[in-house]
Amino acid sequence: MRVITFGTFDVFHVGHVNILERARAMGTELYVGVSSDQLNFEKKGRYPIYSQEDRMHILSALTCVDFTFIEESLEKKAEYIQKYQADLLVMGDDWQGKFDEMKQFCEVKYLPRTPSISTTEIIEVVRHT
Ligand code: C2G
Repeated sequence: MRVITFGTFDVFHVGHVNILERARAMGTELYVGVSSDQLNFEKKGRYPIYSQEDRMHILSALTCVDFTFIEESLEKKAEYIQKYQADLLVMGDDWQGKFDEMKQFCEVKYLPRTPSISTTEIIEVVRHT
């Protein structure tokens, strides 16, 4: 059972590792699509703190991650799911319902986010320290 998930995973934190470990536990392999620097700029209006190469490097080093690739566009999800023959798409529930069209290609599940931690909050805390 191959699980796939997507995200930026910038300034890697415990909320990220929690969702990756939970996603991995739902199958036998975990593939992670890492949003490109350009996609992040398009989504959030700023470039990530860490480059896409460094974010991929961190994710690849985790025991719960089997394979990483760059996600170039949100619209390419169907293509990636089919290319990598994923059986299950897992996303955090901030994306609840957003990827339901993928149910024609694989199972789709949304997991609850870890409360009280986000990259945006970390950036704010560091900025004001
Ligand atoms: N996450 C979480 N708990 C947190 C913070 C993040 O469970 N406290 C999860 C998010 O729900 C997401 C994953 O960690 O599933 C990665 O989060 P982001 O890096 O913020 O991902 P995002 O920029 O939303 O990119 O194609 C979809 C996008 O690439 C997702």
